[in-house]
Amino acid sequence: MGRRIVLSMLGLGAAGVVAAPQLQRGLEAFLGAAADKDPTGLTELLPNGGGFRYYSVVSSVPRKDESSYRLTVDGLVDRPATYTLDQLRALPQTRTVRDVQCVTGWRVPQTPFSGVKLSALLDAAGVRPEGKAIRFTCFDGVYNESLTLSQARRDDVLVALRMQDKPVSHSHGGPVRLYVAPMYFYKSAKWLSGITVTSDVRPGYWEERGYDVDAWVGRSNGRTDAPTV
Ligand SMILES: Nc1nc2c(c(=O)[nH]1)N[C@H]1C(S)=C(S)[C@@H](COP(=O)(O)O)O[C@H]1N2
Ligand SMILES: [Mo]
Repeated sequence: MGRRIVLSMLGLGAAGVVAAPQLQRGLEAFLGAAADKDPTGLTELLPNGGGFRYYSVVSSVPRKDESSYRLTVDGLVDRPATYTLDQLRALPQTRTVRDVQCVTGWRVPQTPFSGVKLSALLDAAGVRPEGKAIRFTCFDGVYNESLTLSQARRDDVLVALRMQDKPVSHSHGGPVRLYVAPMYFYKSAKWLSGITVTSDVRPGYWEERGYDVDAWVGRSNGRTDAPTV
């Protein structure tokens, strides 16, 4: 089972070789390494995932719940803050329904996400004039992502508490993940634990490995997918 799925993913990856050979080699190497480590765990299709694939760059991620989850907002801000899940739920919630597109080719149509607009958390923190970008960190301890401040202020960039109209599951990066609707899904950092305002964009985990920092669906990574927004 695991082997077949990994092979099918490599097949999808191979379709992208023309567009981005060196990137695709990197991803294949990663998937190969993941398959060696745990042929059923890291790259499996999610049960009832409705077309989603499970991605993690580490082999196990701690579970966080009501009592243990915290989200910090810090960096170049006037009012650093730490939020519990209850505090995030108490803020105004926004729901979007857009396609999800992974840069390896799979797409999941019309997926509801809801949560707090990232812009609301940034406004609450008071971004200083020298703050120009956002760095996202994750409680898997490894993954990270970035956006420019203007990208981060879009209405369709959410600190998501719900996905598919249910609380974000652990596999999908719960209890809280980022959701960046107009960009390839690698921007949507799972297991979100930190939002840091910085002076410059720092390339994220996959971007250090060759993927585009500005990851607009259909206008980056040498791909021509239909835009998601
Ligand atoms: N922390 C973390 N976030 C992540 C990733 C990851 O490996 N770790 N993978 C990214 C990629 S490449 C994709 S396609 C999506 C996958 O989300 P899913 O596992 O909910 O399908 O998460 C993104 N966010
Ligand atoms: Mo992805």
